[in-house]
Order: sequence, then C-alpha cells, then structure tokens
Amino acid sequence: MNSRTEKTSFQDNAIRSARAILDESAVEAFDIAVTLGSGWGQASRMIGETFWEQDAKNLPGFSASGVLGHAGTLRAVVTPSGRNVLVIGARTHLYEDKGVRAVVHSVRTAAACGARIMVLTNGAGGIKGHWTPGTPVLISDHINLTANSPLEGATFVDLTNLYSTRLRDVARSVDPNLDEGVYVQFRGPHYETPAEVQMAKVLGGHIVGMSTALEAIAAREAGMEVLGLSLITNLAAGISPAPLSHQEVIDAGESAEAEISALLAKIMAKL
Ligand code: 8IG
Repeated sequence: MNSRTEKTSFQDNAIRSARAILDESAVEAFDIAVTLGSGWGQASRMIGETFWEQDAKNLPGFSASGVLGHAGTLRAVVTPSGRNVLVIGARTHLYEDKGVRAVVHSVRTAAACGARIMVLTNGAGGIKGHWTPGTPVLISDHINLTANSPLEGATFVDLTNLYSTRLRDVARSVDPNLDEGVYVQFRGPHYETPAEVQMAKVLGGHIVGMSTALEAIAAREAGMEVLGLSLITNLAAGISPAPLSHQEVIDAGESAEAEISALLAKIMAKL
C-alpha cells in the first residue's frame, strides 16, 4: 500500500479547504494570495476592499494562530483593478508541532483556490548591521535549516529562482531602495544564539526567521510564482549588543506597519 491510499493526500485536504473558501466568499477563483506575517497586518485594508472574512479555526485544515500579532483570519479582498486576493492572516509555524503539512496547508489551499502568485511576508531578524528595525527587505533566496520538507515521497522539485526575479523587479519598481537578502529558516521558537547567527552569516544568510522557506517550497511544488518580503523587526542576536525581546519585535512591527503595508499594497497593485 502506498502513502496515498493510507492517508488522505495533502492535495485532497487543500481542495476541501479551497472549496469552503470559494463557496463562502462566492469567488470563482483567486488571482493572488498573500500571507501576512508579524508587522504586515494592516496591509489587508490597503490592498482593497474586504468582502469576506472568516476565522481560520472555522475552515478545514486551518487553526487559530498561537502567536500574538497574527490575525487568525482569512479574507477575500478585491483590488481597485478588480483582482481577487486571498489574504491569509493565519500562519502555522513549524515550532507549533502540528506537522509540516499544517505549516504549508494555507499555501496549498491558495493554489487550489486558483492563485498563481504567492506573496509571503514575515517579521525577521537582520544580519546586515545597517538594517535598522522597521526596514522591509526582499527575499532573494533561502537556506532551509529546519531539516524538514513539505514534499512527500520522491518529489524532486527544482528551487532555482524560487523567489522570482520578475516579482522582485516589480517590487523595486515601487521602491527602488528595497534591499534584498538570503532568508535562513530556523525551527525556533527560541531566537538564535549569537554563534548561530554568525553561522548563518558565514553560510551566506542575511535574514533569520521561523517561517516562509517551507511555504515557498510548497508554493513552487504547486507551480506558483513566489514573492518574499521580510520586515526586519530586530537585529539578529549578537549583531546588536542588546538582547532580543518579543515585545520589542511587536513594537517595531507596529511602528513600521502603516508604511510597509502601504508598500505591500502598491506592490500588489502591480502584480
Ligand atoms: I520578528 O531574530 C523575528 N523572528 N529566527 N530570529 C528568528 N526569527 C525571528 C527573529 C530572529 N526576529
């Protein structure tokens, strides 16, 4: 017996969730999906008009976010140009121990809803010392240090140009000053030690976080184009002499939120 007959395939789960979302929102198909991480929450109302909203816990396969600063809802938003955007304000992190399927369920559901572009945003730590808290940066590539993958079985998916150069160019056409860097996903939920941040730096990383890489892999598997954006809410451990606090991360996100949300809305209008 192969794994597909032993348990429900992840594709079946995504299709079931997509059907619920499309039925409830009365949308035929979504064009774009965006996951809003810490600090990006205000983007939803700037992207367009919300015409449907549902608590994640009421949708199959989703759960309320365990993280302060995450909305815990999914929304359907229509842009001024009439495109339907699925706004995901409920991210499951690997450190919640719900399994990697749960982590990427929202991405697979977005693909099953028809979305061809997946915008992944997050709050993260910065390794480049000149990135002050509140700086938005583009993700150019990633290093997955979770020792995990959302792919099941012998699924050899190419990850070249995972964070689409085309979409990064679109983002820079909105803000030419947007810097970019390599995102390093750690499992968390602890922040890194200064030694681990130095390791990430030596490996070629510039941004440290606890999400996004596994989601981007699932998006590529589903054939979506990916845009990744990090809000640097703190300098990574040891880059600045100050210790990290989750409250500071939230505060930095809150003070940058209006500006970066407007930036994201402008980028989304051009996708
Ligand atoms: I916000 O410094 C935020 N998320 N791994 N390290 C990791 N995740 C983060 C950090 C950080 N800041």
